[in-house]
Amino acid sequence: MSGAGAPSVLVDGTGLRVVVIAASWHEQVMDGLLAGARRALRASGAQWTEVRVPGSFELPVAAARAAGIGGGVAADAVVALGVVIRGGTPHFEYVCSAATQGLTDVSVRTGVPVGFGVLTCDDEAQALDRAGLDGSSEDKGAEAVEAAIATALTLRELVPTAV
Ligand code: DLZ
Repeated sequence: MSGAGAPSVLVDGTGLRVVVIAASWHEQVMDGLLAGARRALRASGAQWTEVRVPGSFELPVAAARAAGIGGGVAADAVVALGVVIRGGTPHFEYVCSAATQGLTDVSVRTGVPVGFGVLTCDDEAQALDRAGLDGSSEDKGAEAVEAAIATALTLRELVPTAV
């Protein structure tokens, strides 16, 4: 199971502004991820806004804007949700690696944590099992929110290094 070893993370997001960016492929799985993310956000006390992009490939550019690249006020944390299912074409590898690398770049370059809620699965059954739906064994939308908020709180504790 992919979630073995996952920590139990309790987060207080009071006063934090979170932007959730959700791709649109694989509607049922995305509905589950979004519902899990909303549950975790409500429980944390954070304020949030949601935007949609077409596919997971478009998550990084939207995350970059939410993190302040190109103007605007940066969110305290960004959560990226998507589902990529392996098919018979190389698209799977390209989309997965673009989303993973792009979201990592945004996070490291801006200092705004990006919760990685992008499922990369062999088939739809595997994705449904991780989507936080009734009968799912994992709730990756909620996990991505908790990780993003926990990291935002950790970053506030770190003193910038003097140069
Ligand atoms: C093209 C494509 C394919 C084949 N599969 C998925 C997928 O499983 N999940 C997903 O989020 N997006 C997929 N896409 C679309 C790309 O992410 C992107 O939206 C298009 O290539 C247009 O840039």
